[in-house]
Amino acid sequence: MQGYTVKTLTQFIIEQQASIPYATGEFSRLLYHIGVAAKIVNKKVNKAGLVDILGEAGHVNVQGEAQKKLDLMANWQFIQSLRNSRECCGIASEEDQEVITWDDDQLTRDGNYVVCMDPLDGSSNIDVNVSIGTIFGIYRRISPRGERVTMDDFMQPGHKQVAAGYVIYGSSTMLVYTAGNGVFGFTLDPSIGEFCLSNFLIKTPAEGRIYSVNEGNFEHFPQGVKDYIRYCQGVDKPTGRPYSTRYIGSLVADFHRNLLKGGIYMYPPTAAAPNGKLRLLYECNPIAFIAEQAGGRASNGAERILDIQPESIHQRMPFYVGSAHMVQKVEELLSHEG
Ligand code: P6P
Repeated sequence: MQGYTVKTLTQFIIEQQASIPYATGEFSRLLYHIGVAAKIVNKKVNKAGLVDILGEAGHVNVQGEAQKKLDLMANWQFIQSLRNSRECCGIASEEDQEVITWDDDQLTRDGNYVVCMDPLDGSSNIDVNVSIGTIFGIYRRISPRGERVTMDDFMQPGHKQVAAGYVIYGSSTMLVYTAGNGVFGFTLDPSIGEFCLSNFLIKTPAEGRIYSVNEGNFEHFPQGVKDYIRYCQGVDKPTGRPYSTRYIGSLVADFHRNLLKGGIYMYPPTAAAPNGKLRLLYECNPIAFIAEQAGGRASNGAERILDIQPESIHQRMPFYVGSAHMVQKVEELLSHEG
C-alpha cells in the first residue's frame, strides 16, 4: 500500500538529540511534553467553537469539567505538562503575574530549564474563528540545580534561549520551533494524533511584499514608522510596491504567514502602549529567535531584540520582525529621527 514516510515530532527530537554528543535527553523530554500540551490545547480550542454552537449551559461542560476561559485552560495545560516533564524548574507566563515554581517538589527543582510562554496569544479571536497561537522560549537555568529558581533565571537576554517555538491553531495546527540549528515545522495529523515534519529548515525571504501593522494607530506612530508605511504604499514597479497590508490581529498567524512568504510585522509604540504592546520575554524573544534562525531580523527599532537585557517578566517592547531587508529599512527610517 502506498504510504507516505512520516517523521513525527518525537522521532525528530530523538534524531536531533542523537546528533548532539553531550545531550542527556533532558531537553528532548521537555520539548516532547510541550508537544503533548499543544495537542491537548488544540483539541479544546477546536471544540470551543462547537461548544458555542451547542450552547453549553452554565459553567460546567459536557465532561463535567469546570468551564475555563480558553487561555486559562491553555495556561493550566502547559503548566501541568511542563511540570510532568520534570525538566522545567520554573515558568514565566503571560497569564500569571508572578513566575510559577514548584518549590515543594524536589524533582522539578532539579529541572535544568525555565520556560517563558504566552499559552494562548490572540485568544480574543477565538470567538470569530481566527487562528491563535501558543508562544514559548526555553532557557537553561542560571541558579544551581536542586535549589529554588531565581529571577535571574528569567532575566536572560533572548540570545540565551536554547530553543523557541510557537503553535498555530489554524486551518491546520502546526508546531514550529528552533533549537538553534534551523527552523522546523510540524503539522498535526489528527488521524494519528502526531505532529509530522512538514517544513524542513524554513528560510524566510530577505524581501517581502507584505506589511502587518494596526494602521488604526497611524497618527501615534513614530515618524520613521509613518515614513515606512508610506514607503510600502508607494508606487514603484521595480521594488514591487505598493506592498499588500495583511493584519490578522494574531501575532502568531501574521508572523507565520510572513515567515513563509516574506513580510514584516510591526507593533510600534502607540499612545495607549508607549513601549509597544508585545511582551519581550514570551512574545518578542521567542519569535525573534525563530526569525533570525530562518534568516530574518527582529529589533525594537534600534536594538536587536535578542540582545536586550530584560528588566521585568511582563516588560513590553516595540517589535519589528520578519524579512531582514524590510526590518532594516524601517530601522533606517527610524534612525533619521535621531
Ligand atoms: P492590536 C493579541 O492580543 C496580540 O497580542 C497579538 O497577537 C496581535 O498581533 C496584537 O496583540 C493585536 O493588537 O492592538 O492591533 O489589536
